[in-house]
Amino acid sequence: MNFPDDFTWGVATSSYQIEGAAHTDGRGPSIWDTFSYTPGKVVGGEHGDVACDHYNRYPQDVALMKDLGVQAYRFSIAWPRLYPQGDAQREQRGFDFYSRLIDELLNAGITPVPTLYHWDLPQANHDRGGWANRDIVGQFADYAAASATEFGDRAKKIITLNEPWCYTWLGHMSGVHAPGMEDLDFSIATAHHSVLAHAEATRAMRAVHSDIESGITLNMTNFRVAEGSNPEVYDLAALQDAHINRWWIESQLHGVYPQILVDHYGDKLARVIKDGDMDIAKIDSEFLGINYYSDSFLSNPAESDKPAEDGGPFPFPQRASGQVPEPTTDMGWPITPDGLYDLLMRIERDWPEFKEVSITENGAAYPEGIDADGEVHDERRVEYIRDHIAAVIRAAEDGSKIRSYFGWSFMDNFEWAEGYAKRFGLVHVDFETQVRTPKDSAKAYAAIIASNGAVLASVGR
Ligand code: IFM
Repeated sequence: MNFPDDFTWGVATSSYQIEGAAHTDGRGPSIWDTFSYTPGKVVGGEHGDVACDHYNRYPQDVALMKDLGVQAYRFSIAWPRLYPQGDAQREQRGFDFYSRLIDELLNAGITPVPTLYHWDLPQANHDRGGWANRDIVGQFADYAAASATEFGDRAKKIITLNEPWCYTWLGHMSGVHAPGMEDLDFSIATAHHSVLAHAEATRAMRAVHSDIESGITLNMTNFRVAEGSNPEVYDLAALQDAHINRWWIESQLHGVYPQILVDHYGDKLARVIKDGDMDIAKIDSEFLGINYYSDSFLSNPAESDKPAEDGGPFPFPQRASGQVPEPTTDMGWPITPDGLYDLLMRIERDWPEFKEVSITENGAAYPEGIDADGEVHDERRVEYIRDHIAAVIRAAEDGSKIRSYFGWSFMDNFEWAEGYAKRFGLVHVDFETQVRTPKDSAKAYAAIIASNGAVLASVGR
């Protein structure tokens, strides 16, 4: 296995999932604070008030990353720490925290890779319409410019939005994520404004530092249609592919939305697109970030899975509505490393314009805890990362411009509506004591990093 010499190995987290300190240093409430405190929204009524207490323990966490040989750390900036009310009023203590974190990383020889938006919108901003209010485009660009001003001297690669499909559709249509809405018009407006926000934030950051590399991170997947399915299943797969993958990519590369969605939403979409918007949407990005967990499987749908004639409610078989191949992870997601190879090759084939591709998240939830010997033997996660990294190198050898891989997640954390029970960490966290214990997967990943992938074939065998 030959990884390019300049290949970067990282780990990833996000602010609300790990930081805690929800009421510290002037941080304003976010939509996830509100959602978590709404009865019935998160398993066990859990929330991110303390989480991994990373806000206070970041030096120890960075030291652990260094021990593991991690080369880059993808974290997210909590907008409500910098702008508690989501308006122009700054909170310097919020800026200072991320400045300290970035310095700590650089001192440890780890490249900081911030994401500007990983779902924790200031609640006050949402109260003014949030992502459905067009004003957010300018507000997000201002927030991006301020982040570039404060951090762009030291963080040169900045991700604008994390998985916009999730907060637009899961947050505003199916309601299973914050802000918990179920409104098709809101969802469409949110999706369009996110496209504009990515482009305008990129321009705003470049105006501050021309050498900042900006990109979006998408939760991409391949739709696999079961043999013998009805023709409408293929139509549904095409619609879902347009939603999750093509909407975000073709708008930035070509300034258009997929025709299948333009037709599907008709006036509902047309009325949120103002003159000149698609010129604004068109922007060259330095890289494309991909969060890949599994392929999605479709078979003959139940009535409830079919798109209604008026365009909504829209179904969300993101990963599984058909027969899901076994085994699955603790999330019930199938394990499909070949899908990662296929996805990377599709990007090269369909969208060769991207100068660079990064796997900004990949990983698996498994419940293994600390064993009698004080270790965490998470062999299934070891195999999962080994097989997915093998798919990455295969794609690199076949021409993919893949340049980096970030394991999700550095440590166990708050898994959104699933609370703390779903553990994605390479490092185990005891949420009572906050003790961190590197799992076998962390050790395996450290060996992969140290050898730049050379040991991959023998990992977990
Ligand atoms: O935990 C999430 C992360 O915040 C976004 N990508 C998927 C992960 C696992 O569900």
